[in-house]
Amino acid sequence: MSDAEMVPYSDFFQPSGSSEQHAEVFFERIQKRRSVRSFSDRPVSRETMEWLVRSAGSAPSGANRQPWRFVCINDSTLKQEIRQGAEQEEQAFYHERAGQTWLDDLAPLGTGPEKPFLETAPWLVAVFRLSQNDDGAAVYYASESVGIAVGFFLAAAHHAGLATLVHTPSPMAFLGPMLDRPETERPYVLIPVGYPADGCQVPRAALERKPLEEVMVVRD
Ligand code: IYR
Repeated sequence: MSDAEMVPYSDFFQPSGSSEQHAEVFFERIQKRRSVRSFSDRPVSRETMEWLVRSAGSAPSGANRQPWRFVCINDSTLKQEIRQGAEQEEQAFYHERAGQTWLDDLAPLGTGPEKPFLETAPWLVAVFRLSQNDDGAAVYYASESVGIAVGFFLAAAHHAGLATLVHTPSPMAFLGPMLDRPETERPYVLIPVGYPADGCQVPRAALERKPLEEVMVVRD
């Protein structure tokens, strides 16, 4: 017999109305999310960021070890340094590292080595994956866990009317020392958070989604 202490799940979310209706409402909202690369400098409060990180931190994780850190950066000098670090990697990526296939695959998105949004967006959130917890305790399925937490974060930001981008300057090793993170924390993604710039445009190609029939296999 397990000696785990159990408590009633008394606050299970039960919206009034059908599951079909609510599933569709969520879809209608989440499908409006776009990855944005052109941010306004309109501020976002620290309180907002705290709610977003709380949402992210409520994600499920292996053995509930919560192997993540969300470093939220609003300081303009630090943002400038991060932009410089990222652009250095991106120059190498676009001009040396990426193969032609990868570059061709990115062409419809219109991306390039310049990342001005890393300075314009009011917040940059550097997400780190922990290889052990602060007390030395083991973590499990850390990549999966952090990925789920990032998904929660993106959905929470969208729900709050904020735009995000999952940015992965590669490699991101410069982020650890720049943000004074210990060796046990590995950069996972960098997420600018803010409002879209006036007249913000998004690539048409990014609107295309695989049809449900291709994504979903039903065995009933
Ligand atoms: N990290 C580069 C390249 C890039 C790679 C993928 I995969 C993308 O979906 C988008 C961009 C950049 O951020 O430009």
